[in-house]
Amino acid sequence: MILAGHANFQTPETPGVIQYLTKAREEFDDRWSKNPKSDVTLDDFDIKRTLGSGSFGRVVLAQYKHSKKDKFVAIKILDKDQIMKQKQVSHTVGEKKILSCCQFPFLVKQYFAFKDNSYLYIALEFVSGGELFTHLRNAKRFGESRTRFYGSQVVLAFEYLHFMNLIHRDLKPENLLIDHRGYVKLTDFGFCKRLDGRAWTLCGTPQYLAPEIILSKGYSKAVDWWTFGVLMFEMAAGYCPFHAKKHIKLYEKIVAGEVEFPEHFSPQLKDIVRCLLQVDVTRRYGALRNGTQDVKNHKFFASVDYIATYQRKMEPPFVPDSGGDEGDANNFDEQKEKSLDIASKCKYEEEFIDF
Ligand code: ISQ
Repeated sequence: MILAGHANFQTPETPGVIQYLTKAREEFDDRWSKNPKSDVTLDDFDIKRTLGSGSFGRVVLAQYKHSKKDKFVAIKILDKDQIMKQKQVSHTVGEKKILSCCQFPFLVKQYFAFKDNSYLYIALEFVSGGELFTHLRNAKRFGESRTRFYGSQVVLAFEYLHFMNLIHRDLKPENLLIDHRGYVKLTDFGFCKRLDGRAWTLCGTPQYLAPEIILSKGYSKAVDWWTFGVLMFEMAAGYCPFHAKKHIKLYEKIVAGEVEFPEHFSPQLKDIVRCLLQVDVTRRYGALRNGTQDVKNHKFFASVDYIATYQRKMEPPFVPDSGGDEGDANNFDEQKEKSLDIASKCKYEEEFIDF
């Protein structure tokens, strides 16, 4: 196999997986080299309600007007003014491009993107089961088999992303959606970056930040495996491994890397979390010579059939209540609705030319 240009390539476990990922990368690169423009506009949709909101925009449930079948989509609406203010232009343009090139069962699908004078729009598949975050807070904590079920899908998603030379940089329960069957989909690629070397930008969520980011060191894919360790702990414990009221205290705890485990954690779960929450990157699982294989083959995941998981043939431990209707958004908390204010003149046309 030719691995030129992929010096930090990680060896997957079986020839079948290598073949699959190699073909996936060819397809990804092919899409990467193109920049298809869509002629869709906001007028093609009926906006139903807001599903969530963030610092520079919101996500709404919308129905495509021209489809014979009820076609629901989740549209991420980003305010150009806010993106400019928060200096997030390259992250936003990157998010659209990266997501349009990814195709994997545990990553949210992008249908198309468009823009108008004031906003940028990314139309995504509507994932009806709600955020893993909501289900985790309702359940207080997940049992170990449910933690394993969601965790194994995140491992496969990271294996795919890292093989494409992408780092996600923002794994957390809010960014995992549960689909109608109970499988997860990773969303929010606002901090995702394609790179061969190292990244230096400080980004992510405080409780999930890897020590090397806090210490302003150059960093790479290993930061995603750190966040995976935090996620596994949080799913099974119901709270984060590092917590403090003040950020400075929180960061001291993260760089010290000392974790106290709840008594109910099994030895296997403690071990995988310890292997992932290694402050020393050269010892962190997922980032060693065998790459993702070390995580996939860890004894905590011994019972996982990764092929059946990829094929979504496993029976999920929890199936969200869908209300029996494709456009049912009851798994998302009600949000304050806000109308769009579209300017008569195009804002920041040059800055967003590549969107
Ligand atoms: C898809 N479906 C529901 C909610 C969403 C939030 C963010 C991104 C995609 C989504």
